[in-house]
Amino acid sequence: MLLPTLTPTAPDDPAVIRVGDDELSREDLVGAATAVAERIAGARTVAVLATPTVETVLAVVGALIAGVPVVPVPPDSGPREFEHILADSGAQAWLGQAPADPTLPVVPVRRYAKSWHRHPEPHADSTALILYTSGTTGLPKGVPITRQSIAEGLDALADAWLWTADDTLAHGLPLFHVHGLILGVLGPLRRGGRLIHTVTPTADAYAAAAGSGASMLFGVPTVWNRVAAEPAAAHTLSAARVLVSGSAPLPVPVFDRIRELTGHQIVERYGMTETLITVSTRVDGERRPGWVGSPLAGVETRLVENGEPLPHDGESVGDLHVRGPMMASGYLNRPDATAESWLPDGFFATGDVAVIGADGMHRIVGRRATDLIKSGGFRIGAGEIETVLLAHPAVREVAVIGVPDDYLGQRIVAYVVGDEVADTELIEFVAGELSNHKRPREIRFVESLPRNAMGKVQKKLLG
Ligand code: MLC
Ligand code: AMP
Repeated sequence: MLLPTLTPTAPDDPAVIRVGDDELSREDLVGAATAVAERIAGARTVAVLATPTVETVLAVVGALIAGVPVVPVPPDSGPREFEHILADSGAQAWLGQAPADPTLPVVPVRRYAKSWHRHPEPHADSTALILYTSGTTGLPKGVPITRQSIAEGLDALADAWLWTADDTLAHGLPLFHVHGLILGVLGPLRRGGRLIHTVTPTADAYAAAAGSGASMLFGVPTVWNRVAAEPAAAHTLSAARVLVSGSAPLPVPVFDRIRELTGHQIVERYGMTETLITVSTRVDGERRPGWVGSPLAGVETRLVENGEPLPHDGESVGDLHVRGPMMASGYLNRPDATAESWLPDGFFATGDVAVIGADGMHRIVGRRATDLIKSGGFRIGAGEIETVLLAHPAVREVAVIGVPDDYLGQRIVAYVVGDEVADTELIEFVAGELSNHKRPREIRFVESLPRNAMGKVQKKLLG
């Protein structure tokens, strides 16, 4: 059973989920989510506008109870993203909130509805969630994730982090990705613990959560950067049991500063939408700044160069492949892309380049492709932004890259060849089509782009 503690017979808990100032007891959650399940039973797929609200939690949990796959949609999506995600996923309705002018029927989520019907547990191999994630080019790809993968992934993390029903997790991450939704909402629901969602991930909000009993706090490195910049708030986190970072590389100076301020050595873990979390440091083991830990229980990893295995000697740098029971089995509607990354022997080619030590510790060196950018922990395809910018009448050529940034990890910079136009106009043009985090932070106007003899833009010469 995916969420064993969410049965009508489980003991009530007055504050099992808090999102901002809104709170659900276990009874509220089970009653209202089961009422959601009754409304959508038999649907093929539903979309949820994943705002940080208790309604989003009720919609997702309701669909999980009914066994209906959910597509959580970033609430600030632009028209291109809405259209693509709805069409590609085959969503039949919006569950709960909907964007203005919804093109699908809207099924309301009633916060105070109650049903105590017992739904049978859906098959473990059935799709629970379809998460969309960017590739180097084209529109985001859907990743169907089964109930079994989620259960395996969360149990492996519980083992590494000694995560139990006694934990209260706090974070303020978006509810449409692996980090904020699978780990951050389904994690505490599977363990039977509590969740405090802070709506926005500020240092003060994390301090307040720690002050009201949060034992675990999750953040992307940009969030830990914010916390490190606020010593008074950071001190409050000393009371927690464990701080966890993931979704992007945690800079060593941030690790060190958080240790000074809180006494905690951040637990770092590595994962992807396609694989869930596969590697982590352990709460009862060594944390090594700059390294992401060892494979979780049930996970195998290897380094490969030109098809040949590389030694795990702490020095050899190669393509990281992972295999484990929490992995998805392919992209939705994309057999070609699936065949490129899911290998015949069951390993997944992550696209990340890594080093593995003789002791099993992993260090992520970077990504093989320059066209995948990680900014603030969001994965962003350069090609998607380039396509939008090329549609602007003043833009003739464009190359989008991620440049190193102390706060965001990478920030999006667009190199543009074209007619005179204000940089703000181009940034707003992207914001009109795509989610906010895909806006370039900077536009650099150039006479021409560096190209090789074949005419291909040489992005390595930019930045
Ligand atoms: C942003 N701003 C811009 C801009 N972009 N202004 C001008 N031009 C641009 N291009 C403005 C915003 O409008 C805002 O203004 C201000 O800059 C700050 O933006 P913000 O979004 O509030 O904060 P920011 O510091 O940019 O974001 C930090 C963050 C966010 C940590 C809150 O990046 C975030 O939520 N990241 C989480 C990503 C995540 O969950 N990834 C997990 C993927 S799953 P104003 O005026 O509004 O303040 C995965 C698997 C795994 O990776 O391993 O977990
Ligand atoms: P996403 O699909 O958004 O889950 O992004 C997955 C990518 O995030 C991985 O392929 C890595 O490049 C990166 N990533 C996730 N966690 C870490 C980490 N702890 N250190 C370095 N990179 C990470």
